Amino acid sequence: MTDLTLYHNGPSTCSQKVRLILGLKNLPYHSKIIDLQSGEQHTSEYIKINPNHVVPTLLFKGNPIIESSLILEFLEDQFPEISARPIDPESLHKTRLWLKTTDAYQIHGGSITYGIAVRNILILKPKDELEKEINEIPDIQRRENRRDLIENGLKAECVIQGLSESKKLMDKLEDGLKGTDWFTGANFGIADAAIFPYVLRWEQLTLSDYCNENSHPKLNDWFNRVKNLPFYEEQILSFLPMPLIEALRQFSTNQKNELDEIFASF
Ligand SMILES: N[C@@H](CCC(=O)N[C@@H](CS)C(=O)NCC(=O)O)C(=O)O
Repeated sequence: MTDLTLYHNGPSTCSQKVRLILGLKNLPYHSKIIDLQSGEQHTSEYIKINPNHVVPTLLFKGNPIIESSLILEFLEDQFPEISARPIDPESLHKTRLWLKTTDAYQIHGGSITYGIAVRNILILKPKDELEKEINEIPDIQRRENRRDLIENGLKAECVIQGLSESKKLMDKLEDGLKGTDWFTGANFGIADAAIFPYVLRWEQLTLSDYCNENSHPKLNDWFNRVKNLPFYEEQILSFLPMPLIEALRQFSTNQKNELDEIFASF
């Protein structure tokens, strides 16, 4: 018996954040997969629990809790037995700064994923179907970005900006691990969970070439330690659709020269 139901998607970065903390805290949940490719996030049934048309949504005793970073905080407040957040005000502030940083990066993570890879799948859809899907995105910025990146791929302004923000975040993360094993606190916690899915996405898009073991040694060491956590396989790997992950790698590899040039320009 569990009070928790998670509406989520396997490779979605924001869903992964929440699953990592559910795993850390050993909390069982009912899993409801929302198929983002077929537009299930836009159905009238789903937007009743998440009016932003995005995953994840956590139902706690039937009540929706939305926004991934706030869900992480909710899980800590509601289930503090296995701690995922430091208590002292300074570390707590630092934790919340990381949540803000990752929330702000989310739109860029989406732009690079779609701009480098997913657009190549989307453009195979009939034009009117694709247009309908784009028009269903309620956030104007995201909608315009989606249109731009489908049309222009790596040349879209939002993709270039997304790559530039990725480079800045890579450096900021390396810096953030100076003198510490985890981003805040003595153990893996909500700051680490909020950051990890983006570093994994960089790996899936082969962008880890630009934050490799030589240039970003602490980040790589941390990344490997997260992958060795006991709940990693169940909460992350088991939900990843391997054909899609392979497609991300392939589409990115095909554009390696262009990506090298873009990163060299930052
Ligand atoms: N601020 C939201 C952002 C959630 C979000 O952007 N989710 C993405 C997946 S990682 C999504 O559902 N996208 C749906 C779409 O692109 O149509 C949160 O942190 O929960």
